Amino acid sequence: VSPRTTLELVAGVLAGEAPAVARAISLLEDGAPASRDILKAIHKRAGRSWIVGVTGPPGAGKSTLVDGLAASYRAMGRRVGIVAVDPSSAFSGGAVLGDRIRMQRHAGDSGVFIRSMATRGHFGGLSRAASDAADVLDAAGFDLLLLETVGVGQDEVEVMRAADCVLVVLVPGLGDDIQAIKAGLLEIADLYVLNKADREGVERLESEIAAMLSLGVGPGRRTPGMVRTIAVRGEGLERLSEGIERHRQEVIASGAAEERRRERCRFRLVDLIRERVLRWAAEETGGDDRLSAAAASVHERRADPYEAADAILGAFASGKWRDRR
Ligand SMILES: Nc1nc2c(ncn2[C@@H]2O[C@H](COP(=O)(O)OP(=O)(O)O)[C@@H](O)[C@H]2O)c(=O)[nH]1
Ligand SMILES: [Mg+2]
Repeated sequence: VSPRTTLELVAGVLAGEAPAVARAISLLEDGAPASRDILKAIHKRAGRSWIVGVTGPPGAGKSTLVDGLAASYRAMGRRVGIVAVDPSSAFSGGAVLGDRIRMQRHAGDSGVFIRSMATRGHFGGLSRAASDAADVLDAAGFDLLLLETVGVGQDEVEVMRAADCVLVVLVPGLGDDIQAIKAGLLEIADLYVLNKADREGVERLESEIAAMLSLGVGPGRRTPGMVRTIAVRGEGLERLSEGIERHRQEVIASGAAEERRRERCRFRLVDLIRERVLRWAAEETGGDDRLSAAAASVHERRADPYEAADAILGAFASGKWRDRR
């Protein structure tokens, strides 16, 4: 992309044009050479949208909920951006197919923009790509962003750090393995959505969550609310958007929202530094071959892991930085 087209692209994004938005997100996702200039121009113009993260186990109904929420926010005249991050779908293809179907439903409505991200870089970068996409949509004037991700792995959960409000979607009757997921998601939930409330066991799920919450949510944290929904029928969506709105007003008034955004920038920096150091170590010093060779030397006990890491990090490890350690 030449400087001129980068300028045009940014102008298109700021004007809220879907093709420019799509292209900018792709360039940022790929880390294309133009991405620096794009983000530089866009970052200054972002910061106005409210970002709602939606996470939970696969099949909990996140996409159905996001769809329903998008429709209700559209009815209120809001412009809605949707980013669905699902690395597992790169293998199954299922979620992406579903996302394509819902894209068709909103086709022709310039007030909705939907983007799926199924890829994961070698060096993480999932939450980086999601944050960059959120900046683009924000600068493009989408005032409500819905960020959907499967809450299974650390990388996926980290995506939720970009959100102003996190909805954790749970369903009745998932059995014991849900306990672990719930524990991991407990710390990040601002609002619990008990979806598939048409199913048996929703009362039990509700009392389980209430019992967990009664143990306390940590100092300075607001106790998350709970909302029952039946996403397939659109039931409970009104109460859910009321809950999102109430949370928004409270955290803005208390200053917690601003504090969270400041913290978010910190995570975003750490994320970026980590990704770039890893990329630098692997690429600028000879790529994967060198990494494989180093791994072999550790395996064969010719080198210990610390010295092998030092060897790869080279100048980085041997400089002043290391002496001060
Ligand atoms: N019975 C019931 N099924 C639902 C409900 N919400 C979603 N589903 C279904 O659950 C399946 C998974 O939904 P999806 O939104 O793709 O889940 P995701 O993987 O969390 O994004 C789909 O077949 C939905 O139609 C609900 O409230 N009740
Ligand atoms: Mg989904």
